[in-house]
Amino acid sequence: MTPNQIYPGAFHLPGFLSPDEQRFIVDRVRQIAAGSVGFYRPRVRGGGSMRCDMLCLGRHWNAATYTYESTRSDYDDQPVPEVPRELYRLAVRAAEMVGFTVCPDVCLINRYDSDGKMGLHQDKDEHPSTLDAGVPIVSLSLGATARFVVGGFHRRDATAVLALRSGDAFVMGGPSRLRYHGVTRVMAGTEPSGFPFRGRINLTFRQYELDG
Ligand code: MD3
Ligand code: FE
Repeated sequence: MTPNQIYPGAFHLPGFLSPDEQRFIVDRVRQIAAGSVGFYRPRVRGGGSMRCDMLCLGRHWNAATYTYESTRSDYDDQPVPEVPRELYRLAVRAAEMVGFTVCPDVCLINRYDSDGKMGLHQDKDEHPSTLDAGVPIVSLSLGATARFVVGGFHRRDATAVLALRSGDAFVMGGPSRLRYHGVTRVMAGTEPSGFPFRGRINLTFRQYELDG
């Protein structure tokens, strides 16, 4: 498993997760989603909906206000569960493989079906202390392959296109922390054989603040 540097601070780790680890994460996500906080379809400012379902751990990201909260105030007011220790450790391991240190206290889980997308955006709602320090976001992909695009620091900058496959990690920190990125499509039928669900799940691990 060789990390592939896309930009300074931006690394693709193809095949980071073993098949066993992938099954473990899927089981864990299903277990969480069957509890008091299930997946839901976030509504954004202006009345539309996102093109994936979400479930937040550690802190809730409100898609209408672009702020983090302790309860799901835009949906069902439920408090959010902590990030499970085993998932935390996987994210730390991915970051360390490419030279970053992180304490990811937040995990946003996105679930896409084959029509799923995520428009080009920056992840900049975390506390300025971690954004300024370039503390990385770690992404883990499961299930169907996504066409992922990552660009510059302005929406119109040129983008690189990558496939994110089941088991891949992507680490985005240092000078790349605020790059624009998105998911332009999810390829139907590309789940690994025998995979326990259809579509794609992505987990992004974030550190909300430096001394939280
Ligand atoms: C590049 N998720 O949840 S993960 C998101 O596949 C998000 O579900 C996408 O963008 C997904 O916000 C992409 C890879 C990723 C995550 C964070 C980044 C790429 C990033 C932060 C900065 C730049
Ligand atoms: Fe993002």
